Amino acid sequence: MGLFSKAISLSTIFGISTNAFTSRPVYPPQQPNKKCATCHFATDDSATVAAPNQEINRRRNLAIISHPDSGKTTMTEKLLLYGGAIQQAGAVRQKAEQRSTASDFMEMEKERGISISSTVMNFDYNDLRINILDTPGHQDFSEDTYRALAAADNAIMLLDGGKGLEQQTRKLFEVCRLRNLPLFTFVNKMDRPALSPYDIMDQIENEFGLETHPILWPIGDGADFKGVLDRLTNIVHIYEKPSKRGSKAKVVEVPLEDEEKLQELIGDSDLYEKLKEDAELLGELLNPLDMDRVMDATQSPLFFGSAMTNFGVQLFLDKFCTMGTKPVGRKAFINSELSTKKKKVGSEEEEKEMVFVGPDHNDFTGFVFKNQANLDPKHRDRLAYIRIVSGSYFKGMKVGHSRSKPGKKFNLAQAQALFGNDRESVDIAYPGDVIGINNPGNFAIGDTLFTGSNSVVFPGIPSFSPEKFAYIRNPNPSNYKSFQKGIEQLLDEGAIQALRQRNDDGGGPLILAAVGQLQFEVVQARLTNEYGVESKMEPLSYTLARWADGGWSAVDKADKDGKLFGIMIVQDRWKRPVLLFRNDWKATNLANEETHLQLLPWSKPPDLS
Ligand SMILES: Nc1nc2c(ncn2[C@@H]2O[C@H](COP(=O)(O)OP(=O)(O)OP(=O)(O)O)[C@@H](O)[C@H]2O)c(=O)[nH]1
Ligand SMILES: [Mg+2]
Repeated sequence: MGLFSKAISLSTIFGISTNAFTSRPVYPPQQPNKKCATCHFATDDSATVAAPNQEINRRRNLAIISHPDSGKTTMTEKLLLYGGAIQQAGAVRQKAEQRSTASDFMEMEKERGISISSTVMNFDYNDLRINILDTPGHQDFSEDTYRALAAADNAIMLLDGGKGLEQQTRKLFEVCRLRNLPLFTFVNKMDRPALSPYDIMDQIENEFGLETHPILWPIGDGADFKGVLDRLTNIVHIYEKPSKRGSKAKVVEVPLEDEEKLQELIGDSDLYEKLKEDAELLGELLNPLDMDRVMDATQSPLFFGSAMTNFGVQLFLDKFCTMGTKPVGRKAFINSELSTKKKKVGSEEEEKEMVFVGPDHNDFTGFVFKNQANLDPKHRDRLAYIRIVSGSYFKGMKVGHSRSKPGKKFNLAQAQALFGNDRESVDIAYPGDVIGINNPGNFAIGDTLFTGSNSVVFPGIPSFSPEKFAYIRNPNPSNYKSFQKGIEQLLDEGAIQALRQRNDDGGGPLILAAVGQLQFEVVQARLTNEYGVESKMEPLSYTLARWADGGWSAVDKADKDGKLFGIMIVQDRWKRPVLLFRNDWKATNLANEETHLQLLPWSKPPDLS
């Protein structure tokens, strides 16, 4: 039995028939044919049903982002602890008798104490269903983090209180801004010497132009970190470190006005005076908390605490549950030619064509934002992670697929609710949920699945252009099959890309292309751990890849004209031409001079035949 099914009952995990249904859901559901209230395109009644409003309203999903090592995985683990999904929190770097965290389950994550791949976990808390996406902070894995952000409706930006804003947080903030995600800021590690909370507020405001509004305010830092003032209730929460590793912190709550008790509990007159001063000052200085601005991402609720010692974690969870947005819709192309044309994601032309699909739209729609092989190495299966945007998922429903021919249907026989590498099958799921679908290789990142008579395509998730290239070889020819399978499955995940020489059907040297060096190390480690094969890598000195959308004839012409000197000509896994450059300058020049090549920094998977 799975980890989380031990902690909470089945009905609370899956929400099957708890509030919304009194008996098992029937498939196909019956509903009169209508026009959708939000997008006004016709919906097909035969295989589709809108999600009940109470199910949409009770869902919250959030992605946790930050610079490496700020404590995202630790925070996730503690949210699971306080959410009741686990009984004892694991540690990122385990010592004897400790368990590992739910989200860092890969061997290499456990060995190195870093997150490599984003993880989805869902649990019920009070009346709400929470979906958490824990993301890796390291820039070499940022493509994975960006994909997870596409699935999220709220983001939590974690800062290390001793360091403030760091490089990777800055980049991820930009992505949140582009996606207009409501952003909650949690300043972590207050149990260590920290910057002044005012300095952190200034830094965020000056660098991001984002106003913060403190909700939880710290009392002291480092060894003197006593607790937090909840500015919404004016109650002070004084904590004691948990006596047992991984368990909850003890807390005493005192109203801010109860001066005597507060002084006694804080036990330090300077800290007490500072708290009173801060409370007064903030009351005078701050603009009011404005939930419209929070939703517009122009004001960020600000929290201080310590995930490791659990200070402020439950309060944060409670506030997030009331302040975070329920699932929101996404723009999509409906029956549109444009969706299949190759254009820059987010172009004006694209924007104009799109229609908003709200969570209450009648048809089921969702998109793939992640593929993962070997969640359970014993079963060697592959899952596509689908973020449901609208409608209801029912076990066994048939869906259309954005890269397949119109009319072609896939049977979603089994969906899984995810909890790190643990999962349970679900019969029904709703907008905001992330479900895992068995993926024999049909579903690529960015693909849309939909029911109904209209073909729906959400704009793709942008890919990063690879900047690192290396040959990978199998030193043991007897392991040929396992090596090929491992590479194929890791390619399907989008963990890495593969290139070969032109017309090579698989016998020649294989080039791996990645955004960062660590991705190569992950591939090698996973080939060893999950497929039992060794590999050797040899770096190449190219730093840039461009797909030649003009096709092989355009490449041949440029080559004949002597324009491709010093450039390596290779093909991607779908035999499309790719050029490798040693520097940016050469790529820009060639793109300007030889426009017929139609050089692109990335490429989508082709349509299925
Ligand atoms: N002192 C202190 N240490 C913390 C706190 N939160 C996390 N840590 C430690 O910081 C280190 C990094 O924590 P993680 O949770 O792995 O950080 P992360 O942001 O998930 O890291 P990546 O996923 O690799 O980007 C671990 O050793 C944690 O034990 C905290 O509140 N206080
Ligand atoms: Mg982590």
